[in-house]
Amino acid sequence: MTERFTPTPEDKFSFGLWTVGWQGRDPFGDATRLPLDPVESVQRLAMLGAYGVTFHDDDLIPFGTSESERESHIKRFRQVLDATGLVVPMATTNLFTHPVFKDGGFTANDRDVRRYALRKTIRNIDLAAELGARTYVAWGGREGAESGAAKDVRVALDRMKEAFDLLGEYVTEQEYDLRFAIEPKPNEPRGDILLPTVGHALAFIERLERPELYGVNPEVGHEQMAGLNVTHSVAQALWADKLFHIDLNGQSGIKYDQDLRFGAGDLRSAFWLVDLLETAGYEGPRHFDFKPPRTEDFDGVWASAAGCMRNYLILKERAAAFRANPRVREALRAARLDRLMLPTAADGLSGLLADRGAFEEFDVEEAAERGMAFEALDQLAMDHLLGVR
Ligand code: XLS
Ligand code: MN
Ligand code: MN
Repeated sequence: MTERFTPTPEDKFSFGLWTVGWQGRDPFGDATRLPLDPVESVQRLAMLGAYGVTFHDDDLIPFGTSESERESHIKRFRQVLDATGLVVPMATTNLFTHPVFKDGGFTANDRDVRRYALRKTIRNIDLAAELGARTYVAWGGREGAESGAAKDVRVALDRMKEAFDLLGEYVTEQEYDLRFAIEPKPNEPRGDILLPTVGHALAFIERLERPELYGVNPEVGHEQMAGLNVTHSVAQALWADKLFHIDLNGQSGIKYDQDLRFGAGDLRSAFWLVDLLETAGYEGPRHFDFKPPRTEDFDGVWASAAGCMRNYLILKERAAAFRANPRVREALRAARLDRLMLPTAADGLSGLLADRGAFEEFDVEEAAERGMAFEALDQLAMDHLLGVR
């Protein structure tokens, strides 16, 4: 039984260096854990069965490192990747920790800060490409405001577009096989962050010069912080062919960004999300962006990382059992999911207008009386999630 939920590289689980490496510093308390050497993180993650590791530039090469020291950090990292077989599917830029980014990177009111943010990003894009990453995540945590007049949002979005267009031009010129995944978040650390939800990001992408280069990196907890159904957000990203990456974690309702291990928090939502990813043909990494709580020592950190993968695999098995159960298939038919697949007007507009059965002779009362049978269907899902079927 247990071996069934043991991850292997084929499961495509990846972790950010900043997740297991989080020292537990929060707005009210100091670090509770010592720094982790990225080399040790890679070794441990490989032992646990992960296939990939991701990083912010500053996770790997501490901010302010000299050029020669930078090379030695990269060399050690390459060596441990080679030794463990872990890959780097994604990388990203830290445009939020250093005080210079207090008012943002790409949309800071100060032009010199914006130019520095772009150069810092481009520098790490070169490294990402060298290490074989195919996705470059952009989370604009400091792009936002705490007060009304501080940010002209329409102008800030012009600057955001300018930044992404320049980055798109750069990867095109360099012929890098790299696409961008914009990561939305409604707030924290800014009072309000630009591109707060998957929907906002999808709309923004269509205004860029090379929209095909950009998709989204939804994070479970970030959509939930806005009270949204993350599975619906991810489904719309898939529908738009824009699910370039995903940050899996746990969150309990509308509150601060909890970054719990995947499966903790809203378990039902995690079940539906795994069901969606596994049935919709998503082939990208299953990337965990979580924070082992600051109550934990390093044993707790690795238990938490292992728990993310284990919960994903259990939910994958439960969702597959749900989909395969003949009673569920019957319940899906009773709930008329097959009817949703029929085009509403394959006969075209003229057919619709000529169809008296669609309006003049439509029995509204009869249609209104039909039950949808959704409760029985949902209980079957619940039974599977709870392991009694
Ligand atoms: C923070 C974000 C961050 C991004 C990468 O809330 O989740 O960790 O994923 O910068
Ligand atoms: Mn988060
Ligand atoms: Mn994230």
